[in-house]
Amino acid sequence: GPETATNAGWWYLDRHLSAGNGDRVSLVTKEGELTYSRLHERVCRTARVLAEARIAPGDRVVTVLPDGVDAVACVLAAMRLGAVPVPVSPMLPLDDQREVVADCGPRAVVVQDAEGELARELTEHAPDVRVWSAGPGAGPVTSLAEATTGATPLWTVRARDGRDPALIQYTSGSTGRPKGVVHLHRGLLAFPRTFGRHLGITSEDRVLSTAKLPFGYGFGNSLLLPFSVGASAVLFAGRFEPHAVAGLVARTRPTLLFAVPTLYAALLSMPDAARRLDLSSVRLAVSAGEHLGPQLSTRLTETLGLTVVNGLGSTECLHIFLATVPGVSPAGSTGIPVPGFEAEVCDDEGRPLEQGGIGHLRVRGPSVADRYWNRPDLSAETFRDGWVHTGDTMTHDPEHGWVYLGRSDNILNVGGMKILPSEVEDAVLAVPGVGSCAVVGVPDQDDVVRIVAHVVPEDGVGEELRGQVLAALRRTLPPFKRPHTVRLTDALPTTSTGKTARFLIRRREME
Ligand code: 3SK
Repeated sequence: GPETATNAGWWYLDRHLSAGNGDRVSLVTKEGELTYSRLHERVCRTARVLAEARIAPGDRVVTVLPDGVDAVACVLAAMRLGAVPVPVSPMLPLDDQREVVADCGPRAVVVQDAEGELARELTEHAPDVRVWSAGPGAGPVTSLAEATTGATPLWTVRARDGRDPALIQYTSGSTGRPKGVVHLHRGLLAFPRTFGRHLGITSEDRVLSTAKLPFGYGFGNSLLLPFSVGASAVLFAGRFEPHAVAGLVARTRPTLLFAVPTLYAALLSMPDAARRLDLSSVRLAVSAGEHLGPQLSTRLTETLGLTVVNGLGSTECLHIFLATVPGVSPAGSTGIPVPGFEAEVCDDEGRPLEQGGIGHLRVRGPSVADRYWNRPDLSAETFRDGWVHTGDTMTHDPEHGWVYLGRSDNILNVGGMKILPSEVEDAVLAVPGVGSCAVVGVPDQDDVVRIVAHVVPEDGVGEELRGQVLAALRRTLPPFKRPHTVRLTDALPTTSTGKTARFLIRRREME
């Protein structure tokens, strides 16, 4: 009905049944394909179990589940009751999981393993929190799977006001304490008119995202985008190493592939990548989450035949707000604001700069979050005057378009000169034999910042690469931008979202 249409849970799921699309495939998992009708029934059974346990509007429901049908069913079941799902990655360290639970104060937590540490701690120390397991039950932890199988579906949906919270997504930034980003129903409902429109996603698409559901990028890729049009999402519970991606792409033939540059670089580093990776089903490969250098972008097209969309997004904006248009955007640019979004480059005081100026990015659009959960000071800093201050450094002019220059807190200040790690990285990546690289600033004992490049050689390339990089940079970079140290390494450390963990490189250098 019209009032339930304001509940994003209804809009992303029930709408497809009313439109006669219940037989379309919603999810593809290792158990096979699940239609929208079957998923809907599963969600409504789950909603019955949650409702019988008195999960009420506004209650937080934390799900610590691997990507799969259960994870989607719990999120949509909580949302249709007006409760607020909080997806958390089971791959996060236990300390981080604890911190999220303590911060958002849930009424219920759904875990995979009834005998796992989080379930044990909660049942011992948090008697008010209802703990379910998606697998078998044990002791005080009951099995959601068993309860759901016998439950009568609860078909009704709780009407919501557009300003009611619909979802909390936790993001840790680079190192800091996790922040809960509070998304409202109206933001989720507006999302399809933003990046979904930019991509031109249709019900014929099949999405494969190497970013998982508990992360903003993954949630948008695998749930919001496909479910906005009745398309399909491939969900994979395991780790996305290059071979897993190759196998999954071959079996499931996605049309839209979403990954971070680090993973695209790892795909290209597979021996005989072009022959072993059949990406012919992929009509668009989206890269976001971190800077996509021009060399990597070109290699994806030339070696793997991919048409690449480079995007910039954030959990605070729900998903991607700037993205390239293949064949139109200038090389090295981050494209244009997606429909519904505006962007500006500002100085340190928040005043818009002239075109061509380098400064901090602020954006506004209909899918942006309302605030951080329980963090008024941080909320006021980030969500200011109707804009989201993203923490990215950018520049914009008509010739080059919007150009991403790095996270504002990663910009190196070397002897008073501002140096963009991305510019040094692009110069290193242009050296033949370099697979991937990260450049960080490390203070020495006198607190003078030294530029350090960690370089991963391509397969079969040896120690000689160090000298070759140093020699090449003497030709391509002015002296003050050249790394003081070039270190060869087998792999760059990554965060749980697959981004290069610069803080870990910095920490290692300082040990
Ligand atoms: O860059 C990110 O972390 C991100 C977060 C949410 C949605 C999309 C993206 C790219």
